[in-house]
Amino acid sequence: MNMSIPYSDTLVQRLAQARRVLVFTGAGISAESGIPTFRDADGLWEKFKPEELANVDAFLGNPDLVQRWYAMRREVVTKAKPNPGHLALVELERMVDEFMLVTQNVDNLHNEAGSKEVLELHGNLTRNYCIDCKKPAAALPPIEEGKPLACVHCDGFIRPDVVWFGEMLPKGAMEIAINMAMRSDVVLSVGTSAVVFPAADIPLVARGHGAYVAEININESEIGHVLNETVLGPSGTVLPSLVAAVRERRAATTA
Ligand code: BJW
Repeated sequence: MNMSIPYSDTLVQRLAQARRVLVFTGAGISAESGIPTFRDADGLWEKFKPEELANVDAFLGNPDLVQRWYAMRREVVTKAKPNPGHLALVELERMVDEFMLVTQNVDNLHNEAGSKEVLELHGNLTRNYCIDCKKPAAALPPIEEGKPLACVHCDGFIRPDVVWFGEMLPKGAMEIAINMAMRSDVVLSVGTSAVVFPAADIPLVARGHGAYVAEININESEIGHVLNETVLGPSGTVLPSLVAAVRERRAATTA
C-alpha cells in the first residue's frame, strides 16, 4: 500500500504486467479541469433535472432553453484544459500493448490531452447536427433568447451531438468496449457514479471475465463493492502517482 495514496501494490503489479488495459472514465476526471459533474452537489443537475434537458422530448418542447444550456456548457468545455489525470492516461497508453480509453464524457479533453484510442460513448459536445436532415452544423452563431438555432439546409433545429436518455449509443461502440472489457487484464473505472447504462456494464463485464478492476473516485460508486479495489481520492492526484509507480515497477522488472 502506498502510504500517501491508498492504492494497493497488487494494482501496481497488475498494471505493470498487463498486456491489455481498458480505462473507463466519467465526469469526475474532468472536475479538476473546472467542468462540473452531473450528480455531485453543485453539479450540472442541481438546478435542472436530466429529464428537463437531456432527452429529445425536452429539446423539442423547449429547443431554445436546451440550446442555451448546451451553449453555456460548450463555452466552459472549450476553455477547459486537460488536467494531470488526463495526462497520466496518455502515459499509461504508451506503456501497454493494447489500450482503450472508453469515456462517457462529451468534453473532448482526452483527445486534447493526446490519448489515441478514445471511444466516446455519449458523443461530443463540440459537435452539432440538424435533428431533421442530420447534416453537421459547423460554426454556430450566438444564441438569442427565444430564437432557436435552425439548420441552414432545412430549417430543422440544431442539437448537440450527444446521447440523451432513451437514445441509442453510437453504432457498434458498446460492442467494441465490451469486447475489450472481456479481454482486458486490468480495468480502471475513473470518476464515474456508474449509474448510467449500458455504459456502466463495462467494468462489471470486465470483472465477470477475470480482469482486475479498480475504481478511482472521491467516493465509492454504486458498483464499488463488486470491484476488486476502490482507490479513494481525486483522479488528478491518484492517476499521476499510480502511473509513476507502474513506470518504476516496469523499469525495476526489466532492469
Ligand atoms: C471524482 C472527482 C475527482 C468527482 N476525481 N472522481 C438499465 C436499468 C435502468 C435504466 C436503464 C438501463 N439501461 C438503460 C437505461 C436507461 C438510461 C439509464 O441508464 N438510466 C439510468 C440513469 C437509470 N440509459 C439510456 O437511456 C441510454 N440509452 C440506452 O439505454 O439506449 C437503449 C434504449 C433506447 C431506447 C429505449 C430504451 C433503451 C443513454 C444514456 C445517455 C446518457 N447521457 C448523459 C448526458 C450526455 C449529454 C450531456 O452531457 O448533456 O451522459 S447522462 C450523464 O450521465 C452523461 C454522463 O456521461 C452520464 C454518466 O455520468 P458520470 O460521468 O458518471 O457523472 P456523475 O456526475 O454521475 O458522477 C461523477 C463521479 O465523479 C461521482 O462518482 C463523483 O464522486 C466523482 N468525482 N470529482 C475522481 N476529482
